[in-house]
Amino acid sequence: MNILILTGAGISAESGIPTFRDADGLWEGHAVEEVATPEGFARNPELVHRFYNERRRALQSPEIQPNAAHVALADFEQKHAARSAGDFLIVTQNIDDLHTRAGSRNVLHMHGELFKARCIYSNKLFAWRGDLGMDTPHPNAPENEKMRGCLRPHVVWFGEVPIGLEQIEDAATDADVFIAIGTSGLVYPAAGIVQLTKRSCRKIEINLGDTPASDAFDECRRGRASEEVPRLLA
Ligand code: BJW
Repeated sequence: MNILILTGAGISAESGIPTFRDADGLWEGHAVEEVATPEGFARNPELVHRFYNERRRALQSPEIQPNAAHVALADFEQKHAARSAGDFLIVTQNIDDLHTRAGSRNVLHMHGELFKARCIYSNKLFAWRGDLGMDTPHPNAPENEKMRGCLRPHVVWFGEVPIGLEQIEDAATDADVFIAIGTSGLVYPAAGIVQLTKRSCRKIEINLGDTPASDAFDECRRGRASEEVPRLLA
């Protein structure tokens, strides 16, 4: 049985990471669209770096840990693999590393990863755990430090093409079970993955409430991810 999981900000909310579209979707009075677009970055890179630096710092604080939903998915993946029961893939829109920290192996970060930075010229990726800014030297910069301000967060902003779309499409068409957890169903192409699954695929949505995508699912389980995911996978 091939299982495809799609996760969104709601799965990490109970770990203490705020979702995007609660609290009016604002950060320091800025709309998500302002700090998460290439245009926003071109206009005010320091503001955008501050937004991501703050999130990097928060994610490294000891209070932020995987919750019962992340752990249940990792445990289930291990059992599924031990039984050679088919494919299991988590496609996450989250840029945090909580799935990996919980022990999940097959995780595709379709909107990027907070702990990676990317060279704006070469697109080369670098592991990054500190702050980023216009005064950050490029990791490969020569001694004279000419290459400052060349790194951007390795995240997918509005208008940019998400990562791994071909693999996601293949996983969706092959899936026998598709479970969407804690995502608002507003942001495409993630919100359209459910439409790529075959008719016989069992489609389950776990969320606190209804979303614009709910009608496409066979089962809608309403409640917290930390309770509903372990219950479903038990
Ligand atoms: C719980 C819970 C608990 C809470 N338990 N549940 C019209 C105009 C302009 C653009 C477009 C347009 N129409 C379509 C577009 C395209 C655009 C788009 O979709 N815009 C819409 C907003 C309209 N999409 C794009 O631009 C994408 N790229 C693209 O389309 O490229 C073109 C292309 C595609 C394919 C092939 C070729 C070309 C890129 C989208 C990038 C999104 N980037 C961000 C930022 C990433 C970096 C970062 O994290 O900072 O991704 S925006 C933000 O939204 C982030 C998230 O991953 C994403 C989704 O949010 P998510 O995860 O759903 O969170 P929330 O907060 O919205 O919802 C949380 C949910 O959890 C809620 O439902 C709660 O109820 C629930 N919840 N607690 C269970 N405890």
